[in-house]
Amino acid sequence: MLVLLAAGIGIGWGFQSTVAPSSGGKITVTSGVQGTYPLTLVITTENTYNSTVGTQPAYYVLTSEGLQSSANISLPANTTVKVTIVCYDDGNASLVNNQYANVQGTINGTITYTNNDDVNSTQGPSGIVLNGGETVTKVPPDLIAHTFTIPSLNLNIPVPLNSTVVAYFKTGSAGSYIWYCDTECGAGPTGVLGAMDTPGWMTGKVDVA
Ligand SMILES: [Cu+2]
Repeated sequence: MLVLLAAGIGIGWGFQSTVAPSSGGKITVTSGVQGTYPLTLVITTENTYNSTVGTQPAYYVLTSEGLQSSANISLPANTTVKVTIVCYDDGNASLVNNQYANVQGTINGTITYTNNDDVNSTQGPSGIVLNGGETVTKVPPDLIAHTFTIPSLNLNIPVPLNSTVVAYFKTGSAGSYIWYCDTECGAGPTGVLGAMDTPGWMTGKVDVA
């Protein structure tokens, strides 16, 4: 988890790098892929919505300045985005529509996720080893905590509880699009109020320019 977070902060626009230790113990950049734009989203749960509703889950954008609002996510047009979603939510939530268990609109139609259960903190030179990264085309509905869905881009990424998800998608032409989560993770009798209904929590805009 820490490794992924650090990578999300450190990678700049237009250059996705792979870091590996050299024989001398230094960290060197060993390869680069031009034209991939990094977007790191973080889902946290202990966000006070108001005194009536209490806490609600929310998406944030992780930047070099820390966590920023997800109300307006800016992305470059006609670009491949590498999105990393770090989900600290350890509970599942029902889908509004079961079709959203399927991955849609990503490159190869897949996502790769690593679950916290697979983190082994006792092995490896770094002390943290991530195992069990799995590439899938769908996620069992009872393991889904949230989705990251942009209907206008035909994009749906189901996010398993307690996981880190990596996927690639193309932005296409410029425009302002709606993103939302499709699980009943908000407030109210059907779980679609509160966070689900509020920009910067479980919905917002994606400004592609
Ligand atoms: Cu949600």
